[in-house]
Amino acid sequence: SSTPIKVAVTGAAGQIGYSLLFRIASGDLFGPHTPVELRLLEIAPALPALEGVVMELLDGAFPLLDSVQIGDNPEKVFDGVNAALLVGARPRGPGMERRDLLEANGAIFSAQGKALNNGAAEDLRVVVTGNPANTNALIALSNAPDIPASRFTALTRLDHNRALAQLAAKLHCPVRELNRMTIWGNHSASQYPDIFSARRGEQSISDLIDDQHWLEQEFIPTVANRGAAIIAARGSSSAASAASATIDHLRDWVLGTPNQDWVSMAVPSDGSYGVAEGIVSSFPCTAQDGEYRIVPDLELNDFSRARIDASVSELLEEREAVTQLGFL
Ligand code: NAX
Repeated sequence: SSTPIKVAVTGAAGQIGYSLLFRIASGDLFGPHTPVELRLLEIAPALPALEGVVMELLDGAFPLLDSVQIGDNPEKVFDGVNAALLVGARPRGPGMERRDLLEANGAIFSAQGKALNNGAAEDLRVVVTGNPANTNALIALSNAPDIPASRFTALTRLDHNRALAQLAAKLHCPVRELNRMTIWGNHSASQYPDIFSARRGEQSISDLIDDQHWLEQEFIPTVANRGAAIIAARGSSSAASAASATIDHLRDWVLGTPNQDWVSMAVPSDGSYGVAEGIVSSFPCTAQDGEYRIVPDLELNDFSRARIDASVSELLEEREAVTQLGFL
């Protein structure tokens, strides 16, 4: 359609923002026929830097970019938005405990949840990239009682894409031949990348790779620790790949997933697969007509069951911590 979509991006002056904004402006999110209006949120000290990014965005002369607004007030920036990409978050500083991190981000994501509740468009869709992403999404949705909880999701697509990349390398095949990869649980080191439903074409991966040592000692730790490996190599955390995954997540939710395949999204649990109802946990999901659905009826072996339960119990601990802090 030619009606512009209003897209909010938070943390827009950050590393991920620097890649993400240009991908959105060039049409990678909603396709080559849909204009976008960007609404960029930052904290006040980062607004001058953000003005520089806006200058570059304008200099891109993107035909699909109708307008760019910036600000540090979520109520104003989120007014009327159809999509919100919540990327900005408080990083863990020196000496900061996990509780301090949850507290700092709880304040950010409860305020942003309220602002979305007050002013976002009826069809709002939210993806939280800023860490701790799953629990930040839970806090935002809990502070937005008038918006269906299902509209709040968190990013595990980067983990999903990393898992596909590792599997493609192992099989010496292009990523496009692989399908039905799943990330379960939290976007953290406890995540479980599950290859037991995955396929190359129509061939089961378990028939192609029967190597529990590789699975446990190489594949899973490589995927789970990929962020740290990138920091070690690049000197800063993954940014372009995180931006690309954020685009993939929202684009597939809105425009649909391919037939015979699915994606990984952290979504509010409906109790599927024994995952406690209400927590934001990663599942295999398909999407059609702008609605996602958790893939039903997959069989889980004991290995998968134990890994999923471990990641889910970490999410339950995070929920308990932010409940005690008063954010839910
Ligand atoms: P940067 O530190 O480069 O940028 C973050 C930006 O957010 C900063 O410009 C900061 O001023 C802004 N910000 C902080 N508080 C804000 C608030 N209350 N409102 C608006 N803006 C605010 O980090 P970057 O590398 O861009 O990463 C952003 C977030 O993504 C981090 O939380 C990071 O941990 C998380 N990541 C999540 C990933 C995922 O797969 N879910 C992977 C990549 C990334 O590590």
